[in-house]
Amino acid sequence: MEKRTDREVVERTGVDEGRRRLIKAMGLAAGGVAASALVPDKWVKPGARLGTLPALAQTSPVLGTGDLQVTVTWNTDCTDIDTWVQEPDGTWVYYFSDSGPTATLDVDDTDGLGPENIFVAPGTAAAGIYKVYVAYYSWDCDTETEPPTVVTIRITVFDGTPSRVQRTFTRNLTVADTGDTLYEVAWVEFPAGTITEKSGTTIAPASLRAPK
Ligand SMILES: [Ca+2]
Repeated sequence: MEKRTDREVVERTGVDEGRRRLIKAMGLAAGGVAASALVPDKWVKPGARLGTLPALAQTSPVLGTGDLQVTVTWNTDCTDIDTWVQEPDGTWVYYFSDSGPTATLDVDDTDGLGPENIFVAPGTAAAGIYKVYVAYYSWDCDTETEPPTVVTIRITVFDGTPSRVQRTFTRNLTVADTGDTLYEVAWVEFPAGTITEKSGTTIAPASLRAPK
């Protein structure tokens, strides 16, 4: 397939992919996102500094867990899928705001294939419903259009306890729209930790969307 230059991509879509990614990176920096240091690039890309680490540590970032853990992976490379969780008090936790009253985005993968992770520490979940979504932020491949990607969402409650429950869902995402469209995955209600699958889409609140 003929490769497009950046200029051709800009002319075709009206959006500079590099600028889009820069905007997101700047937003992360401006937000003081400590988790940026945990972005798994340094783990998944081979490098001399990883030579002395165990094989598992080279490919698997440490993921927070506890009352709730939402871990997201996807099957296309150079693709940025995002995980969004709305806490019971209404606070959104996602790439621009990586921590709420109880939930934390500790790993945000921006170029595939995950994992990305949001968790609530043991014994700290608020009563009410945590709403779990995924979104398709961008792609950065030399392809005519963004590839459809199959997203796997693994939700675990009460990890490390006898009450542990884990369920896995998939969503097919086809349009990269800087994450404006939120694909519903599940509601998780505490204190019971009940996981209820949800389907459908909603549009992210305007104040939370990436600048265009
Ligand atoms: Ca992401």
